[in-house]
Amino acid sequence: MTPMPTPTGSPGVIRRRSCLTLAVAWTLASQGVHAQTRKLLRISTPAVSDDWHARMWTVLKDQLEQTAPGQFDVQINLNASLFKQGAEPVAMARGNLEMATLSAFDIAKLVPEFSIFTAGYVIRDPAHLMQVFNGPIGQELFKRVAEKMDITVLAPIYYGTRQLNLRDRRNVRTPADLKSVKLRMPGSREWLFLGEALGATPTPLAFGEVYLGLRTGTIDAQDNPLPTVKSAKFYEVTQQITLTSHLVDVLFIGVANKFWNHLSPEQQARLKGAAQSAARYNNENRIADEKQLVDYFKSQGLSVTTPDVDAFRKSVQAAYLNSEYAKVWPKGLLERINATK
Ligand code: KDO
Repeated sequence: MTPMPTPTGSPGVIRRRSCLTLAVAWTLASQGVHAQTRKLLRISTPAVSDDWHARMWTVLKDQLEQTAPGQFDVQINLNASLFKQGAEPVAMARGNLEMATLSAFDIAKLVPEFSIFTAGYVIRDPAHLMQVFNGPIGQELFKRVAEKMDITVLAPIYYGTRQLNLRDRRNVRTPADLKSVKLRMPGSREWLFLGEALGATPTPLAFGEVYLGLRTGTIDAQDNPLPTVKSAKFYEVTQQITLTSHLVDVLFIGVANKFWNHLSPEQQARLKGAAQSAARYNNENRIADEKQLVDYFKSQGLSVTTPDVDAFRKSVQAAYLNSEYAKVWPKGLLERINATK
């Protein structure tokens, strides 16, 4: 029987073409498999791009690319562009978000004993903060976070020491001098309580709206660590910084267990290692920055004043100890934190 002529020419050409087709199909298929096995790792943060706890995510991403090449698809979403500030834990529980930095304030909503870290003048300095969270206290509390929030804490980070930042110059010596000052705080009752304990009139506002609030005068003041006053440019719309040092603040790099539990032990180790490098990068830069920023703000025309910090400490500590928050602090926890060196 005569073979049917084909429009494509000789049998040799056909063989070469099918080899090529096979090769292309193979490449596409393997890329498909590759894309499927890359684990989507979405990160959401309200941080602005210049802040250290925003930049640290790039450290995490780069390290993962080196230690687990092609295994993770890390997507960093800054400026609360994916989830609004404070909404991250719910998004993580629902499987819509894999990683975020959580504040003690976010955690305290579900693990009430965490409110001890929302109280002013409990943690003394960055070194104390790291001793507390990298030791047995941290271990016990992170277990509670995993149980109650389905989130694994990979590393605590130092967010900085919160200071008052006022729109207009004002003599601030003691909490009484903040009477009627509209102090912006993030919008949860734990934050508002801190503002009240400082003697001010707390006004809830999302981080992304603070710059405009200060510029237009809907708020009189805000509180944040100095590196954030710089990176979010609050110094452009304020005239004074008062060094109350009322909260040595911590954030926790957390990962949703819905995601974490589906990683291999090796992937978990790589991700944890990358989170720890990111934390180190943040901590070192932030601590260095805090040492030199007072001079920077002065050079920008701001007054930087030191109040009677003891008066603030006494008044804030009393407010917490007499509050409903202290009632749920596990017996002896405050003493253990105080005794941690
Ligand atoms: C803020 O809104 O003042 C705050 O400092 C609260 C922190 O817990 C954290 O959410 C932080 O904002 C953001 O990461 C922006 O820097």
